[in-house]
Amino acid sequence: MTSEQPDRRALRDELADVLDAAQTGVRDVESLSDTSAFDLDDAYAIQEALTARRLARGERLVGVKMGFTSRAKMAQMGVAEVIVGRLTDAMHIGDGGEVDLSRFIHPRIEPEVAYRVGPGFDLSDPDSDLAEHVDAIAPAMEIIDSRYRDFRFTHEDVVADNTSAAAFVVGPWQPVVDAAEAAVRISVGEQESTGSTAAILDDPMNAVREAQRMCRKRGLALVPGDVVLAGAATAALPLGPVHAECEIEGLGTVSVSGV
Ligand code: OOG
Ligand code: MG
Repeated sequence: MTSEQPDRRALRDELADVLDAAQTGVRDVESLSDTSAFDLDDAYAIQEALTARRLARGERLVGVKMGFTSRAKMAQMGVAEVIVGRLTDAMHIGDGGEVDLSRFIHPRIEPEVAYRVGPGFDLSDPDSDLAEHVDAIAPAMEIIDSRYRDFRFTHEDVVADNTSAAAFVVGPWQPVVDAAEAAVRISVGEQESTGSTAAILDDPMNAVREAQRMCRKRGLALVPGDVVLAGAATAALPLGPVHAECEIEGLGTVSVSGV
């Protein structure tokens, strides 16, 4: 069966509709893999269809996010392969701002390193190297909100669900520095978790290289000005109506409050 077959397209659209309704209606759904057979190509096509529904509502693409780039995340979620998802402007929260928790089903928050795509990068040019073109780095946090009940999903499920992407906050941008072994601390109300950026593929810059590879492979857009989230260094913590703050050694702090 090929991707051109209408029944394949119909299945992808149907599953994108299920996930879109779950996100907009703030209602969880059972793992799609429980009842439908679909592969990783289908999963990225479902993610694409889901993103198209967001864009049709006026949202704008602002970057990509990598997932499962650390063992801590792989162990927490039971998926051991790097994934990529899309970020839109509607997901962006200003540093120090408030985020309305009624938007989410069961939000969790995690520390991230953000890179900004600099001028001159051209994803369509195989000689253009993203690692050489990122022009800024910042501490960041991602709010993930799987549309699946209890965050229970397969690799294909989570890719289809735009890798649980829900919101993100980026701290102050600064010129790119080596962030390969920086201490990471996140506090979420009374909870705290610590780690190192070395957990992110040994160096979060390797996640930038993976972002370039996967965007080329999967046909995701990546243009100058876009944000790339490298993936969490620690397991995610549940987010309630509390202040969350993340500090990354050498990069500074970023915060957000759930309300
Ligand atoms: C999937 C998203 C993984 C990361 O940083 O590893 C991710 C999930 O955990 O629900 O964003
Ligand atoms: Mg993440």
